[in-house]
Formats: sequence, C-alpha cells, structure tokens
Amino acid sequence: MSKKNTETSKKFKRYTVTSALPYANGPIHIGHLAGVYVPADIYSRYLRLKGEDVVSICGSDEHGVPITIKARNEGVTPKEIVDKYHSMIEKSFREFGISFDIYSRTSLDLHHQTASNIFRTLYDKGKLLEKETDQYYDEENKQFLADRYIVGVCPVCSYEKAYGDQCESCGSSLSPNELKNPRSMLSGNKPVMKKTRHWYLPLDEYEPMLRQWILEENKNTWKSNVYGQCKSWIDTGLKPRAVTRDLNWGVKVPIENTEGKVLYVWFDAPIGYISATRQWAEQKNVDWEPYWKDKDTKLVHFIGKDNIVFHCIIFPVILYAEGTYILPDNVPANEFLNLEGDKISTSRNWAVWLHEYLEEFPGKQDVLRYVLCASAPEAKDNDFTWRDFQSRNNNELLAIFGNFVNRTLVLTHKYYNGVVPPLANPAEEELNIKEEITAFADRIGNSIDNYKFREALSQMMGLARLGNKYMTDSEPWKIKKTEPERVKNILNCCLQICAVLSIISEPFLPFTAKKLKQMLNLPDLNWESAKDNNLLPEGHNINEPQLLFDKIEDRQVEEQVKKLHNARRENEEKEKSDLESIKPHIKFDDFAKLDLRAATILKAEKVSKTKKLLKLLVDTGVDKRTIVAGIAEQYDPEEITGQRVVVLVNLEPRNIKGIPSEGMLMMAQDTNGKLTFVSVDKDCENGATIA
Ligand code: B3M
Ligand code: ZN
Repeated sequence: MSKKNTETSKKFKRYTVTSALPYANGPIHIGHLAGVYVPADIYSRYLRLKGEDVVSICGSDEHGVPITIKARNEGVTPKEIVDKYHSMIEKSFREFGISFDIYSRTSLDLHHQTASNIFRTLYDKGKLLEKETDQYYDEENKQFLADRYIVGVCPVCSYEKAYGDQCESCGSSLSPNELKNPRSMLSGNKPVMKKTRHWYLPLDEYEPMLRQWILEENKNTWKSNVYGQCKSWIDTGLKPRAVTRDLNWGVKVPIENTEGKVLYVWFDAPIGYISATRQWAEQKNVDWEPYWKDKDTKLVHFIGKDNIVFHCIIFPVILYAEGTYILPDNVPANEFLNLEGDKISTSRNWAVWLHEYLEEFPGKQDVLRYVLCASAPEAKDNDFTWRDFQSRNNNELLAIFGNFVNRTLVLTHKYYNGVVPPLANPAEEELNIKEEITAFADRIGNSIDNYKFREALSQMMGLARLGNKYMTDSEPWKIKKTEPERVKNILNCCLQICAVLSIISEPFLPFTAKKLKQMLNLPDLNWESAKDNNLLPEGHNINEPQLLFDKIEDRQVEEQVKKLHNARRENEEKEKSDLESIKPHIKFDDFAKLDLRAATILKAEKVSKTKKLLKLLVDTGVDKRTIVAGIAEQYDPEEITGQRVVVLVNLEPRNIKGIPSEGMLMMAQDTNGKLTFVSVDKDCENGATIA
C-alpha cells in the first residue's frame, strides 16, 4: 500500500457521512451515482456492518440559480421545480438501494433556520466583510446576474460557457467579474455594471489554517486529485468570496434591510448536511451535535471533483469561523464518468437516467451498482459503455458469482436435500480454502477504509472467483460415487464461501446479498462474522436456490445505445427547430444584385437614447460610410474598433434615429439570440467582393 491515502488508525466514536446534495432541477444520472452516491453507500453500509455508529446524510439542494433558471425556462415557479424533482430523486435513490439515513431538502424551514443562524453567528462575530461593489446587471430583465445567470469565457481554461461562480470544465471557482466576454443568460446581452451591497467570507485570512490543515495534516490521507486541486487553489491565492446574492429564491439574509438578498447557494447547501442531521436526530430522538461537533466523530464528504473547493475550502472556513464544528476528516472526491466516449450532458440528453434504468432493467440494481463501482472514476475520468455493462454482468456476475452460488446450492439440494454436509478429514486443499476465506474481510475493509472502492470490489469478487475455480477444478459431480466423503468436504467449503460472500458483498450488491442470505437461511450477520469459516455448520438447512443474475442480451444493450443516439439527435433537432427555418428559394439574379464587401469598423459609438444601436464608421474599401447597427446590447463600441466585417453596400440608405445609415452589417444570430460578426481574414483587403 503506498504511503499516500493511508487512513489514520484513529478509532472514531461515530461517523457522519455526507453525499453531495443533488440540485432538485433534474433526475439523477449514472455520473452522479458513480461519482458520489455508490461509493458513499458502499462506505456507509460497510460501517454499519462493522457495527459503527454511522449516519448517512443527503437531500435535495433546492436553492440557487440552476433551480430558478429551470423554472424560468419551463414557465413554472422554483417551488414547483423542486417539489417535482425532490420526490423523483428521493424515490430513485430509495429504489436503487442508496441507504441514506435521511434524504432531506434545503427548502425546509429547519434548514433556513440552521443556515441563517450560522450566517448570523459569523456576522455577529465580525467574520464577514461587507462591501458595496459593481456587479453585472441585465438592464432588460432588471436583474443582477449572479452565478449561472451569467456565462462567459473561463479565465483559467478558456471554456466558452463558464458560469459566474464556477467553471464546470476545469472546476475553477470564479466570480462573474473574472469572466471574459460575459453574457446574460436571460437576454444574451452584454451586462452593465451596477452597485450593490454584499457580504464576503475573507478566505484569504484563513490561508494559514488551510495550509496547515490540508497541505500538512492531510497530505497523506486525502486523494491526490483532491489534494492537488486544493493546493493549486491555495497557492493561486485565496480571495474574499461573496456569500450573499441579489436573488429572491433562497435563504433570506438574516440582516435588517436586505430585502431581495439571499445566502449564496454554496453557503447554504453544505449547511444542508447539518440541518438534515438535525432532522434525522429529531426523528430518532438523539442529539445531533456530536455528529458535527465532537472531535471523536469522523466527518467524510462524498462529492464530485467540481465540488472540491466548496467542500475543502469554503465550507470548512465557514465551520472553522463559526468555531464549534469539526472539519471533514476526508473528502474522497471522484473524477467524472463519461458515457460511450462522450461527456454526460443533461442539456444534450446524453445520459443514462436512474429512474429510466430502474424501469427498463427491473431487479438489476446490483448490476449497475457493480458496473459503476468497477468503472468508477476514482483517480481519473472514466467511461461507461453499455457493452461493458453487458460483459461485466454476463462474464463476471453471472458466470462467476451467480454460477458458483447456483452450483453450490443445487448440488447441496441434489446430494444432501439442502442440509449442510459435514467436513471430515479435510484434505490440504480444503484446509487452505478454509484458511483463505477468513482473510477477505480485512483485505476488503482496508481498501474501503482508504476509499479504494474499485479495489475493494475486485477483492470481494476474488472470493467468488476462488470458489468458482475450486468448484470447477474439483468437479464434485464426477466423483460423487467414487469419493463421496470428499464431495461432502468440497460442498461444505463452497457453502462456507457462499456464506462469507453474503456478508462481504452487501456493501456493493445489497439486493444480491439479501437474496443469498435468504437462500442460505442465514440471519443478518456483522462484518466480523465474515472471518468465520464455519458460518454454515453441519446439519444447517438451506432454502431453495434462485438465480441471482441472468444474461443480458445484445439486443438489450443495442436498444440502449440506439436510445442514447436518438435522444441526442432529438435534442439537436429540437435546438435546430429553434433556428430560423430556411426562407423560400430565390432566383440567382436576385442574389446577384447583392453587393457584399469586406470592410473594417473604424469607429463605433452609442446612439444616444437607444439601448440597441451603435453608429459605426466603416471603411468599405470603396468609401468610408456610416452604418447604424442594432448590436449595442452585446458589443461595447471600444471593443469592436478594427473589427473585420462583411457589409451589404448597395442597400438603399435609411434614416435611423436621424442618422443616415448606408448599408447593412452582416451578423449571425444563434438560437439564444447571441450575435456574432460575419467576418473575413485579416489580410483580406477592404472592398473585396463577396459572392
Ligand atoms: N448541488 C451539486 C452540483 O454542484 C450541488 C452539490 C451541493 S453539496 C452541498 O452539481
Ligand atoms: Zn475553466
């Protein structure tokens, strides 16, 4: 085991395990499951089997601009959006066997109260900076542009559609003023600046604490992808970060005269873990505080890599500044899962949705859990393919795990009427088998303790492989008549392997483990029991076997791949349908009348008392002329001087707002209303004719 990622051996009294709160603006897909929820569930189930005091927390993240944008796009209220998706998400998690102790939601009063209290404590302790600054504002919609209301070019990786608070491509946390070429998501217009008052968390003041806590104390226990992102964040220089927004949907700022302002969603959402714990504790009639304030509690956040900065820097600073909370012991963030070689994309409908999978593959929750764990993007982005899904089911779960269990139970019924035969005078091979099976629990446990779930899964399957090979090599059906006593020993050993599998498979394959325990007529057993190589004593009655897995046919996966491509094509068509339809045919002579020339904008200025118009002085090569263009909401005059353009020079002059406009500037307008110059290469001379 490399020194890296070696969990400290400290014994904790309890565990608080949190899973990123999914935005209640859409269904869960396999990227969410592989990145966050399957590993978190494996970890929580394992801890419960160990008899630990563990609470697994999740819930819907119901504030923030993703919600209000979705509501606006669908012409409904944010409340209607979150109500719809909260129940859809909760149901799909439950049916998939993700065993949260509570799945809460941040629209609850309890959460508003919890988040407000923490904010107010920071405010009263003087931990927040209050500043009046210029913020981007959309004049057409009379709205400040926070977070996803504004998009632009990421200053770090140049991703074209970075949000005002975060770049989904490189994970950088941003502020709107850092975006290049910012655009309003509401109108497509270039926003203006307007003064507004906000409160800031002075992250820079906590640099020494973060360096000590993350870069020193957690150097060997945090995953390198997490450690690396935090280190570059801290080394780049931390800045005060706004923790309030000019929005109406969210937790109201608990300070007088702040109407129309709410807490930044990434201030309130992680506090959702705390309010969900409070809700759970009230239901269980236990004290919630030890789970968040006791140094003997191990706090672990399961998230995707785009949430690292919020869980490793911003939320810990909030808790540290508040002063009574513990900080996370680990944040084992996963990278991203791709799908059939392409990024999973909600907007392009390039995803496998959990609720659809549950409908189309009934009873196969464990197959998807298995495949998503086996191909989890633990250290780097990874790819899910339906072919891989099929082959892991058919060649691993069915052919090894299922086949071994089925042969063991069928033969036990056939030879011994379902009664466990005695182990008498075992040969060396049986003794070795009995010895080996006791080692799996610790091996798997160590991998899980170090958040190496793919490794742990492979080790669990190692026991099934061991059993399957032992059964195949010893061929008890061939020696039933000649070596009846040996057959009893072989089947006794195979049954013990099945019994251990029923325990060590439970974190990964809970539905299978339950079925296997029922077939073996075993009660619920703890993790320690998996070290016992005689869980099924002689004379124990087992129940009738049932198939644990069945074959997935080519046609089933081909249908899924076709469905994916159809969904993407439909989405592209839908986007195209928003495009202007093609105008009726014209005659060539009509086209020949147009005189289009390469040109350059020499000067630009706003047309007074208008929002949309710029007055341009354009060099057409033939002459210098004035053209009035309706591009002022998306382009500043100073930024387009020198721009190469294409001009229709023989359009009849028109008088626009008292200005003679001689010609038409060619612009492209996309489905979002974004305007782009039709241009020519810089070395194409002004006046060049365009046909
Ligand atoms: N709602 C999920 C995301 O960024 C975000 C996580 C909150 S965890 C407190 O996609
Ligand atoms: Zn970026």
